[in-house]
Amino acid sequence: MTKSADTHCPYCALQCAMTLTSPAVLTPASEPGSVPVPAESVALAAADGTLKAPLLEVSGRDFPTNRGGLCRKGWTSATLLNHPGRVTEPLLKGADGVHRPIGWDQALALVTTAVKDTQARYGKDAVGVFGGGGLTNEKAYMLGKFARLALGTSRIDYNGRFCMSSAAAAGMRAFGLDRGLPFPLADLDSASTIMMLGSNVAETMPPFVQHLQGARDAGGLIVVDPRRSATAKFTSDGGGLHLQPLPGTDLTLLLGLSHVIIHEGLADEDFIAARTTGYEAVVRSVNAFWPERVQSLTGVPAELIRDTARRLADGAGKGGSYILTGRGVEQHVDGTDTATAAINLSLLLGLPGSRRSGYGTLTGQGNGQGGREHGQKADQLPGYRKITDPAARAHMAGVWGVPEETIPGPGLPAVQLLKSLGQPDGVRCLFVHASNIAVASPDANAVIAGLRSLDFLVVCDFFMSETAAEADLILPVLQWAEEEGTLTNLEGRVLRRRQALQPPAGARSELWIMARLAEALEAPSTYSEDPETVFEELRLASAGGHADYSGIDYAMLDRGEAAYWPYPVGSTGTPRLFLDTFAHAGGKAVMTPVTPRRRRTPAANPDPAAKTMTLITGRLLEHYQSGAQTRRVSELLATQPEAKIQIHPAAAAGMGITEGAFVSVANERGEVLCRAELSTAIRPETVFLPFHFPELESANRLTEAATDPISGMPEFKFNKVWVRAAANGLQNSVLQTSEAS
Ligand SMILES: Nc1nc2c(c(=O)[nH]1)N[C@H]1C(S)=C(S)[C@@H](COP(=O)(O)OP(=O)(O)OC[C@H]3O[C@@H](n4cnc5c(=O)[nH]c(N)nc54)[C@H](O)[C@@H]3O)O[C@H]1N2
Ligand SMILES: Nc1nc2c(c(=O)[nH]1)N[C@H]1C(S)=C(S)[C@@H](COP(=O)(O)OP(=O)(O)OC[C@H]3O[C@@H](n4cnc5c(=O)[nH]c(N)nc54)[C@H](O)[C@@H]3O)O[C@H]1N2
Ligand SMILES: [Mo]
Repeated sequence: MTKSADTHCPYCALQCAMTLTSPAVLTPASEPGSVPVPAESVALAAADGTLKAPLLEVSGRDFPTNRGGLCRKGWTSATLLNHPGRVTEPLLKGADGVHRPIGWDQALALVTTAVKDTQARYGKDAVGVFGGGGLTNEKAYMLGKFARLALGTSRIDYNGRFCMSSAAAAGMRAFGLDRGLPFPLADLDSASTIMMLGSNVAETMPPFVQHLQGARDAGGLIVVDPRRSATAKFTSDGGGLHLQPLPGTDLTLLLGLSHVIIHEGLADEDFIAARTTGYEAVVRSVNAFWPERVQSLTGVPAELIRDTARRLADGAGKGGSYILTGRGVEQHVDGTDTATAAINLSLLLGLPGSRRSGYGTLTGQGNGQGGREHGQKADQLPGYRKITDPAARAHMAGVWGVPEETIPGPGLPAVQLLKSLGQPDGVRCLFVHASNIAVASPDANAVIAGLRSLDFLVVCDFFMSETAAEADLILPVLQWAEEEGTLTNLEGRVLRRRQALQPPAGARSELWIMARLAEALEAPSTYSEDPETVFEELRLASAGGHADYSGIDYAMLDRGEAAYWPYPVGSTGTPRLFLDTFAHAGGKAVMTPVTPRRRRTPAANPDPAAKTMTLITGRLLEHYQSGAQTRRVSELLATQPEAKIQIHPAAAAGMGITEGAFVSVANERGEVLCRAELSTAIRPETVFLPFHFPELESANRLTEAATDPISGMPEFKFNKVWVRAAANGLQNSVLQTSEAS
């Protein structure tokens, strides 16, 4: 018998539709959480350890975002379901540092004891939770509830702080609402002009590129990236513009673009008057940023700045203009202000709220949108409510059936939470769900030291990630094809994830784990392990909030109905936001003047043989995030087996670095050793490293845990490093770095 399930890809926020087809018979579990399974669907590896053929066949499914297309990661995603390295039993670390299997009863008892002991000695907030934007809405919602009610801690935050926090803060500031794309993706198809700043969709969301084709054919694509990325190449090959600024100067560049719009009379004055506030202050703030001055600060020629501004204005009058931002401009200590400057530019042109123009940010993780709405953020309650708002607290107390005082106040944003690990007043027992913080966090050496200083670390994962390897206890959980739930894609559209396969016998759903622990901790309120029951509770919890899901249910999603939030009961959802009004009281968009701040002074380079350069970090097509999943897919690893530093040939020549030679990239926080990839695609004073690799190749050993004052976003995209050939130093460097870690 063939079983098939219509679902969506496990990886990014594009959430490409796919169908999974399985020869295995899907049998209902006899007892929820414990899952007896037909032998053929759990055999993880042949006796000789070789990998078996994937249990499921993946095919692309027609859907407005991907139109049947998938990228290499999607095509190969099923190989991880029966990967021989999968964790399928709870694993406890012994005194010798080796993880050994234990039973679930013992595992849950150990966690319960660790929580109780820690809180008895150090208080409730000594237990922390770190979540992830890959969790389904149901799991993200339950994690927030579990932390606040069952653990009674305020210390919960998640990896979306590394991802969407600056764009989210800018959206809240300008529009009063944060939904990554306030319009369906397919709206881009008919645009005349699309400007993308710090986004490389050709590698990070390959099926997205088809939505750029119309603007490309019209000669209207514009990419802003210090590298000639795959997206920049696609753009310039099609007659579009590639602006290649110095890293970290996008805010200045955006002020320059706004200057041209204002001073050449290209602003949409009717729109500004009717639908915005703050225009006068923005005019004053851009006065000092005329194109020639901006050229001297950013390296982008003044004529190119004028040309870009004119194309944006021209496109708005034709098929439409869109401005899109990605992590390249947001992952900076001024990321909120930079995203604000992009929004101001779009407001000057009257793009947001227009039927065929707009501003958007490209949400990254599979449930990066839903994951930032339902309460795993330190300052948030479900429905995108503020935890400090008395009305929000009263509403949630009602839904949960607890006294309002039971709900803790705001916690610490991710970077501060991680800095507190093992500290006297900090977190001493940590739960990690769906993040590989040992690889993905800024200043990763310090984070690893923090993890090692904990009294107890519990990691829920299905692989021995670098973070799981540090754990006292690893709890094996379900993969995407083994669970039911919902995710919200980059358009704010809620989608169904469907089960196609029974999980390995020893794995458990996170909802089941939280329900059992809540019971053991004698927590108030209820903790269902059934995703649909949890979604029904989430509907009530979100009702009346910004991200209102109350009118959405599984049945309509199963019928394929499009569900864009806000979707209050009795409505038909909101594919396009802001057409008539913005979400601020008074209905107007708020323009906030922003200007560049002084950069931090970097530490002096102690190594006369090394050259100080600017490091930017980002992604490769083949690998996903910390690489915990994609480094385990043989086809992907074979194509990109290691981190390589991208460096301009002219810069490399001056340092005696040749193609493929080992390079040391260091600063006061750590050192990376990897091979050089010489490329004219990068600016000569800048180098690029992907962050998908661990240990000596881990880019985050170099990044600084400095954060944006508004969003808490760390500085992933602008760090100073000392670069030199490592030919002779390799041996020494390796020893030094492994000692340091
Ligand atoms: N293959 C793959 N796809 C993914 C992911 C993945 O890990 N791998 N992750 C998903 C997630 S969670 C996210 S958030 C998205 C991220 O998707 P993107 O935002 O597209 O990804 P990045 O590679 O981090 O950054 C994009 C570009 O920003 C540029 N950049 C760096 N510094 C600057 C700067 O100062 N200014 C400007 N203008 N540009 C700069 C980089 O050169 C890079 O080409 O991708 C999603 N899709
Ligand atoms: N230098 C640098 N660092 C960066 C970035 C950058 O551009 N440069 N980008 C940042 C961004 S945008 C992001 S989003 C982060 C992401 O980085 P991470 O937070 O590390 O994300 P992943 O690598 O996806 O880690 C997810 C982990 O959870 C597991 N997992 C997957 N699904 C589930 C699930 O449903 N439940 C549980 N319990 N586990 C699951 C996976 O096996 C994996 O080990 O990295 C950030 N770090
Ligand atoms: Mo992300």
